[in-house]
Amino acid sequence: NIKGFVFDLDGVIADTSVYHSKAWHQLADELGVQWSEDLANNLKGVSRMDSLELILKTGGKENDYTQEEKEKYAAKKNTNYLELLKGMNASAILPGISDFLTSLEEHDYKLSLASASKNSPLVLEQLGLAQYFKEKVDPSTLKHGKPDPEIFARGAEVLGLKPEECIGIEDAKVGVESINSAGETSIGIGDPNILNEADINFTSTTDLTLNNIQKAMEV
Ligand code: B16
Ligand code: MG
Repeated sequence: NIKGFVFDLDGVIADTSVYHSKAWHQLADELGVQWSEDLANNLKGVSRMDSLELILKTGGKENDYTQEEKEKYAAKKNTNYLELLKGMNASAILPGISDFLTSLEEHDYKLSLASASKNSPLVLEQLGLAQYFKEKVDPSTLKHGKPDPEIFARGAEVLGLKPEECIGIEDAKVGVESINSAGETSIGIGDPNILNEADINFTSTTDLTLNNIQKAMEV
């Protein structure tokens, strides 16, 4: 019996994963690391410092910088990201999401946010969606990032629900893994070949409706 929904933010609620990618791509160029579609996909859902580590490792440069230099680069990416966020408004809400959130509220489902992004309160505010997500997991309090179950387990906990009473929604492979290992039902948004571990897959947020979810859960 599903009572709550735990949402990822970037790539599920908002079109911000393209901004994250753009900002990392800029930094990768500066560091002389070859950018690729695969790298972009592997960075989805991954925390800021872990993303930088992954980029450096991809370029074989993981031992080339001090911790202090790494923090400077991560801060630079964030400055670039915040620059791209300027002027972002409700038009960056992914298609169908506003209607989906409204219908979830109408049906008395509880909602929480399980985003790895420290910028998520700002993004929700800019999109005008903050009122839906009074319950959020603060990523700075986590010991482990996605794919560890911690973030999605906490997403259920903040709602006072058991994991099996929750559906988690993710666009990242590591995010789907986190939902599954937390014991929730997973919905993957995007390429079913990449998100092949999701219980339910929708290629686009436009398919994200209570009707479609009910249909998918019956089979
Ligand atoms: P920040 P999500 C993740 O958010 C993004 O997918 C990922 O690209 C980003 O590096 C991470 O948040 C950390 O974001 O640098 O803003 O703290 O997909 O979990 O909502
Ligand atoms: Mg995401």
